[in-house]
Amino acid sequence: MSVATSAAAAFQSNYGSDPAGLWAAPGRVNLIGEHTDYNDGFVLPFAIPQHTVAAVAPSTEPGWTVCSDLVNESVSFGTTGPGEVEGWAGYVAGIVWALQDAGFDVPPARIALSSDVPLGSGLSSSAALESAVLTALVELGGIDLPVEKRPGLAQRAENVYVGAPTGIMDQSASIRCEQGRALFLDCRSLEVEQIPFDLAAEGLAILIINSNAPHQHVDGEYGARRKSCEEAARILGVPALRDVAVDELDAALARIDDEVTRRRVRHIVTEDQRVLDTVALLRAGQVREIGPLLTASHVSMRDDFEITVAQVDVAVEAALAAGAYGARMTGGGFGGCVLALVDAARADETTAAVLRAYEEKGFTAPTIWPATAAQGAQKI
Ligand code: GAF
Repeated sequence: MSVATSAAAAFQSNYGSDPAGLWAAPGRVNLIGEHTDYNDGFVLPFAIPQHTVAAVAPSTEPGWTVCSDLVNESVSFGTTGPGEVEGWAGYVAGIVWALQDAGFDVPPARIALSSDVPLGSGLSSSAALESAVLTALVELGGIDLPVEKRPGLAQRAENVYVGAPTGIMDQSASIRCEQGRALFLDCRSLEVEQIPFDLAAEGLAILIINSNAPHQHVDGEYGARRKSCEEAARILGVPALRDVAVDELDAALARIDDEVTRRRVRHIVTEDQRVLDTVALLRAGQVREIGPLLTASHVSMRDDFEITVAQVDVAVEAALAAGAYGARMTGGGFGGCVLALVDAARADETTAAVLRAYEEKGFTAPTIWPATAAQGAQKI
């Protein structure tokens, strides 16, 4: 059963009627630019075909009811404040709150959710959920909120209502990505450029390797990285680390006493430059050539930002040893997924090599599949 059919069926069985419409929003893979978003820097995600579908209808009763076929539970709430609805339904209540807080009238609604975005794998299942619900409520309620303003509102729901100090990349990817393109986003100006990203035309593929090591960025590590970056920007007297150019890096590092903070800064400053270099290569049609940048990004996350775990390092090493052009962890880190850029003809060989490496290490088997760049949030 497709996700859309499941969401419609969940709506019918919970509420005894048909939804007014179905809205889908995808998860994402970030090609490059990790932890740069909350440093006002650059990111380059693309949407994946896995998505969350919200089946929604306006309600004559006040308030909102939401159910999900993943948890077999339905939650009702009225107007709430940050944190009042907990767990998965908090993401939905957070969107309602953020819309109301921005001064909009949110239509009372019944919502049923279904999703095939793997949970807790660094593929932005929470942004997919937020973006599907936000798009549905905005369109159903005739709310005048331009597409470019929606990611910031969904981010506020996550930061303030749910309490996760994430940046703006995931919601931007889920809402603004276009099929066959990667989204080059300047996280300060919020300007985007849709970069053509047709791997098949080049005989290439990107494999997503889900390490199946649990990923959790609401915990302290993500927040600690963010704090270090903000502290470093304060020491350097700049609004954000985006304002340190790569050729000023050595001088900037010389002004920071703490060795760990120096490494965090080096990751962010070099990662921003790698995004710019990747975009330049893609614009020039040199797709294979981005491989070394992807791998350098991984090394930087492993050694300087210290957000990788053994499972993702092994996946990267095995993919590279099997001939991948480049490979890196994608997403917030501490588990989650790796992406590997490979010749399409060698995808099976790479997959087998990674599976073998995991087996040798005694790790839980990874899940591996080829990624394509899908469409952002839309009514389906
Ligand atoms: C998580 C966050 F939600 C994003 O905002 C981003 O910081 C990412 O980690 C790391 O690049 O997905």
